[in-house]
Formats: sequence, structure tokens, C-alpha cells
Amino acid sequence: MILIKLGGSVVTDKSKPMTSRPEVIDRLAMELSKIPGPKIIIHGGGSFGHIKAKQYALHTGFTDESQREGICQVQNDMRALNRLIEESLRKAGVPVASIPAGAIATFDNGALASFPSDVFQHYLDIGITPISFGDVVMDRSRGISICSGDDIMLKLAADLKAEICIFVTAVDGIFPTYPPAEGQGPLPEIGRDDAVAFTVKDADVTGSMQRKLKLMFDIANLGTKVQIVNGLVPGRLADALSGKFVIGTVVRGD
Ligand code: IP8
Repeated sequence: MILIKLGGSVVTDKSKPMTSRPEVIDRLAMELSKIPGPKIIIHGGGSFGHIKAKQYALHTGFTDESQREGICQVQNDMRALNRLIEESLRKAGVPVASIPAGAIATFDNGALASFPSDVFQHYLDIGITPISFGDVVMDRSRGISICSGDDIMLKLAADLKAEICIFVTAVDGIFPTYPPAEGQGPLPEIGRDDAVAFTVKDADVTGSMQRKLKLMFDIANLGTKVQIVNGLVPGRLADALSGKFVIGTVVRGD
């Protein structure tokens, strides 16, 4: 089984509220449709999730009644983005079923506590591609949390023993320094002990690049091949899916 995360920066323009990238979504859906075999698609929030989640401080738990409006808005916006991606995949011939994390997952103190991965397996068993996404979820001790698409990736990779996890981003991979030096390519491979000089401080509501990378190392540690590819370059995802060499970064387990 292949797990694919379409990052929020690929499927949306992160700088403009509620702005999707329909041409990119359609092309990625087409690339995904060419690959036979079981796959699960997860997507991030981008400008449909992070902007309002931050505004209403939803990542800090349920602390104020005024957050109710924010919870409903962000859940609604994420479903709107999901609908666009779902429609695009269906148009490309991929039978998909949407499984929102907010409806099935619980967190406890900011960490994933329950998630019924078997539901995804049942859809796969009848040849339907499940699609889920980062969402506002109920938290047993804090009221609410933001579940990242990356949290879902780790859980599904572990429970359903994914062979390959592909993180589709808006960059070529992980670079040794940030911002990348002129003409510098991405690291072809990265391990937990390799130093990367991240300078980007404004992490979004689901954490910094370091946190995302830590989750990727955790997935790689399961024995799953983890690859980061640039979804803005036509054909990269299709090539990665078919096992061809692509520019990108492979994340090594220990
Ligand atoms: O972009 C975040 O998911 P991510 C989802 O995968 C929300 O971290 C609601 C901000």
C-alpha cells in the first residue's frame, strides 16, 4: 500500500486565505490515477486550515467559547478543500471515499489517542481509495487539538504497514541550509543525525519543519520508504509512484 500526503502548500496558495490550486490538484489527481494498486491519500490544510486555526488559537486547546465559531469554520473550510480534491480524483477515474479525521479520531493532550485505521483498510479491500486530511479533532484533556495530515500518515503507515510514503510538497526536498543557497540542490537522502540548518521560525499550527521531519523519521523507522517530492513539477509524483528516480529527498530510518 502506498500512502501519499498532498501538502497544503501544493494544493493551496498558503499566502491567500481559502485559495486552492485547481490546475495542480487536477494534474496530481491525473498522476495518481495512473498508478494501479492500493493507495491512501491524505492532504494538508494550507490556506484553508492554518490561517483561521491560528486566528482562533485552536492549537492551544478549547480555552474560550468564542473558539466554537472557529472550530466550525475550520472544519467546514477543510471539508470544502477536501471536496475539491475528492472531485478532482473522481474526475480522473479514482474511486474515493472521504474520511474526515474530526469525525473518527480523538487526541489526548495534543497527541493522537484513537484512530480506527481498520476503516481505511476496509475501503481498500473493496477497491476504494480512502482520502483523509488534517482537521480539528476532539481532545480528551484539552477539548480540541489540530490533527495534522502528518499525524495521520504515521498512524496509517504503522497500522496498515505502508510500503512507501510520499510527501508531496512545493519544494524539491530538504536542503542542507535555509534559505537554500543559490544553485544548491536538495539532499538526496537524510537521516536523523544529519544536521539541517532550518531558519524558518514561523511554524504553522501543526508545528515546525523539524516536527514534520521527526514524524517522517518515525515512519521510516517502521521500514517504510519515505520520499519527499516536489508536486509543482509535472511528472515528479508519477515517477516517484512508479519507482523511477526523481529529484527529491529520501528520509532514512535508523
Ligand atoms: O497541514 C492541518 O493539517 P496539516 C489542518 O497536514 C488544519 O498540518 C486544520 C490546520
